[in-house]
Amino acid sequence: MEYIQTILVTVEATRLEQAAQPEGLLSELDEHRAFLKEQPGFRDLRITRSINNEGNVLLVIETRWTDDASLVHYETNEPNVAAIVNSHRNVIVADSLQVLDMEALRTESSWRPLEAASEAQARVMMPLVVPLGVLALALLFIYGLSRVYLELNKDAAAGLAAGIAIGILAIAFYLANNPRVPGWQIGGIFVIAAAALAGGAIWAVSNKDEGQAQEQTTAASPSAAPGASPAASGAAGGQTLVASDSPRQFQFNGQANPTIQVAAGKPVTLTLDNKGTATHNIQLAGDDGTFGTPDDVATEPLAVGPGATGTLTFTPAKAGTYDFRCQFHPTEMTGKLEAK
Ligand SMILES: [Cu+2]
Repeated sequence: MEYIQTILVTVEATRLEQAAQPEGLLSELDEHRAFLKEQPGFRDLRITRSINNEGNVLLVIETRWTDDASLVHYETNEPNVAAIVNSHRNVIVADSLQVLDMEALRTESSWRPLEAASEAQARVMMPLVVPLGVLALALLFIYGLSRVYLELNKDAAAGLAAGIAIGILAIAFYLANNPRVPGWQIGGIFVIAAAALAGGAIWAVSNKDEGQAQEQTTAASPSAAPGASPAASGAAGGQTLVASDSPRQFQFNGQANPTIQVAAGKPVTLTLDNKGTATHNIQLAGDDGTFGTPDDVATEPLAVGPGATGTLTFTPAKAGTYDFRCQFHPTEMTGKLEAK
């Protein structure tokens, strides 16, 4: 709301020059502006003039005020516009002075162009900022949480998921029971959730990098025996299967007649290291599990003598379990390749 005093007064055509002189009506009104600026509640002074048919000049002098009391105080004390006009009665048309007090119901758009501009900007930005913010939050949620879950083992991941679910339920319960939750609390919840997610994702990513670095160090370390590398990571490289006589069995990483995990679609190299005194070999069945049928993958190496090594290479085309055995000791020396 704004309070406006409008004063209408007509200056005689023949007295215009006099009104425009220093000490005249117009310059005194102009000087009055400095006084007005000191007054509490004052906003603006606006003077417009228009010339009528007789050559007289109609002056419209508006002063604008933030509240009624300030305007009343101004009107009932001097100096004010009405008093200034009255003191120059000799230049104005008799009885042309009118004083109108008005209330402006809405002034924002015409009165404060800067505020109006920022409001319009906010109206344009909101439909952009809100969906983009929601999208960014959703992406952060998906990315952050997936990184964290991938780094955790099964039990910890289940525990975290349960914790998050309970947390969301608790927050929803709180919000549902407090319909007048202040905005800063809701904002705070979002900020804390986003910070926790971002922190978790950063932790998970840095943890993963460390893990990879450690794995690489182990692989590069000369002290690590080739046969001791984990089965899964050695899928494309060499793995050593030891043939022993007492007891008569295959050994792989200390496992007797082992099940070896390999990756489907990637070449597998098995080195048979014959530590015994008998001759051994590897016969690898197809995925029907039967030896000696046309789908047999390989019967290689044909024979590995005592103290010698031989190499078998094959690529499991699809996931499945491939049985192998030593053809010379088919019941004692067995094993499985599990392709995933
Ligand atoms: Cu054998």
